[in-house]
Amino acid sequence: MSNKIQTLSGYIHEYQKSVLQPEEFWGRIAESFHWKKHWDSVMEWDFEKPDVKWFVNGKVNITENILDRHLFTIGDRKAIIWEANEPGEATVELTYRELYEKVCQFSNAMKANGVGKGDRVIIYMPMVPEAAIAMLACARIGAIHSVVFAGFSATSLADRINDCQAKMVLTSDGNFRGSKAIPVKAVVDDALKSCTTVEKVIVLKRTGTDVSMKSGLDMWWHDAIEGQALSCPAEVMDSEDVLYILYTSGSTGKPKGVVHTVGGYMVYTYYTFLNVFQYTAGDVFWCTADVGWVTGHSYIVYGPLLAGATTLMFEGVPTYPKPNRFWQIIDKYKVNQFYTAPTAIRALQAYGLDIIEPFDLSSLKVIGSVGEPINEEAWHWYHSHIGKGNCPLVDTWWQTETGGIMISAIAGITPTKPAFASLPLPGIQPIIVDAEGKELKGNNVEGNLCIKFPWPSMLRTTWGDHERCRQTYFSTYKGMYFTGDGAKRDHDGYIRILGRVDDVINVSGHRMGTAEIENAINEHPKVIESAVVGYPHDVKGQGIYAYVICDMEGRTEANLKDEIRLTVANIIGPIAKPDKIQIVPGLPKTRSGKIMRRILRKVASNDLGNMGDTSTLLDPDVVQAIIETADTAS
Ligand code: 7RM
Repeated sequence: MSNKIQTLSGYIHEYQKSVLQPEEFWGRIAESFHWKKHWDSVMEWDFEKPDVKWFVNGKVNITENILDRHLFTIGDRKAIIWEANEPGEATVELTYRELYEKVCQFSNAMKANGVGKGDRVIIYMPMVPEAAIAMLACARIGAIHSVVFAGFSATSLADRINDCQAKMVLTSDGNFRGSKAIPVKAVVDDALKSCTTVEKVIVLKRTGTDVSMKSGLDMWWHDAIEGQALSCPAEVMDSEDVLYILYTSGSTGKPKGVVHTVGGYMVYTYYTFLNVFQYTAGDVFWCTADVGWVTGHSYIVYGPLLAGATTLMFEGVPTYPKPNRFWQIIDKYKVNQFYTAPTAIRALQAYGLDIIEPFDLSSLKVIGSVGEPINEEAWHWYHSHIGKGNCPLVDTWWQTETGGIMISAIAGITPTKPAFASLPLPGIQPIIVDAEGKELKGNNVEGNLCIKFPWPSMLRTTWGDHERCRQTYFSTYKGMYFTGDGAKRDHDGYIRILGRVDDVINVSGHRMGTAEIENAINEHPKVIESAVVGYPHDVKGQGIYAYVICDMEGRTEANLKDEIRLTVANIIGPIAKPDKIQIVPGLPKTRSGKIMRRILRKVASNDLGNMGDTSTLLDPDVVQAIIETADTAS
């Protein structure tokens, strides 16, 4: 039986089966893969601890299912098509056979440099095929990869290296992004000054930027693969062995390492990729995410390649050399499924329709959205002008922690509704709860979104700190996974995601903890205290608004703001720079010392009417002072 849902009644049937007989349901899908040893039971779970296992005692290697399994069936099919930052640079195409060889070769290179099963490897690389090769090579030899988005600063990189005690770092001399070549090797050098665990750094030559190569530590990629065999045995992995760690921001200061394991992640990313996008053999699938984010892991690399798909990888940015680049690429490669973020849609929408018109987008069959709520206006624009009104638009809700798409239409099979993620995929049991955790049944309800039953690709722990995982996701509501998002179910039973209900802001689809940004701002010697909130931003979805108490001596407001932005860029990365900074005399605090963010959010969104109950504030006058100087925010 095919794993691909074909009809609406098929969806309903599969959904019911997945709820009534989850083990039979997932067991059947998992049978599509090559297991070195069959599992004993499909799952075991306990959401209190939490302790979740899928395909218990099964032995498997995810790369055998991506590479070896496809070698004799679709070995000549394109696995990866790569478009460079510069439109004139030649396309790179790797067939499944070529990918097999390159992954094996690099696996051997890593082994030769001391990396083995269970070791952690940081990948801090541009969007080039070698980034995917690096991920797969780790998976092949059982090393745990942790991709760090190459826009993060040396400090952020060092924090991640230290948190997971990485043995190796994979990077490049520099990264091309738009008109810039960013010298990333220098960032790695800087980070390593405060790391002691890294034994080798392998450097891909990409930009030709001058780099310092420390003997015994740094090694060129081309030297590392020289003479290495093009085959490499796939390590026997337990289904519950760690596949990767991906750091993500939460409501407290330090990013946490979300842990995904091999078996469940493999089954779920494959199944959701195939179904949500209704991928058909030969289609060209393009997800515009960066491999530094979970979307890049699940829907550029793992899901598509497990399904034998052709996945397009783009090194550059949507606006370089002109803001027509996405449309030009769709035309150039006759892309069939296009998956991007609302922030990109809104940014490109601003350039008008003329720039789209020269391109033939008729190859598109499905368009998708991910990362943040898509507003109705952007939905309609995307649907009409990119999908030309005849491509289903799948609004896919999921998280780093969920590993794969959870709530989404199935393209062309289940109905869509603007701004609604719509219905849960088979196997997913979302519920909406009130503040006390009571399930709000039926339609026309609004509350917090939880998931009450495990799914194969859910996070298993947070690296090195299981208690933090329990606290963050499994303690707010007993016996449930709490997503941190608010949601409503409308009169038709469709789910609309309302955004974060915790202190996490979503800037252009990138999650950032307000506490993390505050900590960075507070590093500036002139800053006494700060509070960060999100506010509505036309393009980014949310912008970052920082209220800062400073010692102004020897500074003007303008240069202090510049310095604060630079501090944040240095500590976290440019993506975390506040859009607006307001210097304030104090912050609205309750008697117990908690900042009343509700008030700060209202001021930041220019909603100065009713401030609500401020009677519990230590110093209510401070609110007036903040309102009066709101126009100085810049
Ligand atoms: C895949 C990804 C997760 C957070 C999540 C939401 C928000 C993501 C949607 C969405 C509304 C969507 N992982 N989010 N997708 N909100 N509709 N379709 O983005 O870990 O980086 O972020 O993103 O708030 O909790 S993530």
